[in-house]
Amino acid sequence: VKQGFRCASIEKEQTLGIIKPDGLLSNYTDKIKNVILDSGFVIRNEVSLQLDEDSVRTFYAEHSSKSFFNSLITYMTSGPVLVMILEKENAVADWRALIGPTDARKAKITHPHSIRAMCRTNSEKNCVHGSDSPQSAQREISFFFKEKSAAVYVFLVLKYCPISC
Ligand code: IDP
Repeated sequence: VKQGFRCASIEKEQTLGIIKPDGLLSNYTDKIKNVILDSGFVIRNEVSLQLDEDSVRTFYAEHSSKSFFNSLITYMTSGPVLVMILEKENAVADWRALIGPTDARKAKITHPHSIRAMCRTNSEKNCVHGSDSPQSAQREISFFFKEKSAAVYVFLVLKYCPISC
């Protein structure tokens, strides 16, 4: 890398955001998208889906032994979701900060400006999902956007990253 040269695309990070069924049903979609864009994220891709039970079981496999697992499946299959690839520097941590704590009731007190506080429901119905680490983000993006995310990555590298990178 030449002195003083910074390869902009390498500093971008992607994370997975989901507007859950309660978010869509309560018409929070536009508000949430405005917060996303105002916070400097680019929505690289989005798809609206009706998840089935098997998809939710796989996506949330790490919670399969939890007491709330069946209820989580019922919740996540209760209506369509909006799945988004969100991109910016430090996207994973910044999106988690923006959505706030898991329990939306606590979020209202400790993180009043967070998205989950805005939705104001409970520990299960909390409106949005966010990947909790860069590794989870990769896995979760591939879960919903197999070929597309790879294509976006190749496009970005070719567009912004000269051979010297
Ligand atoms: P996160 O979404 O903040 O990362 P996780 O612990 O990964 O939280 O839990 C995944 C999802 O499972 C939560 O967003 C919520 O919908 C649900 N959930 C988590 N904890 C509870 C609980 O104690 N009771 C009911 N549902 C829960």
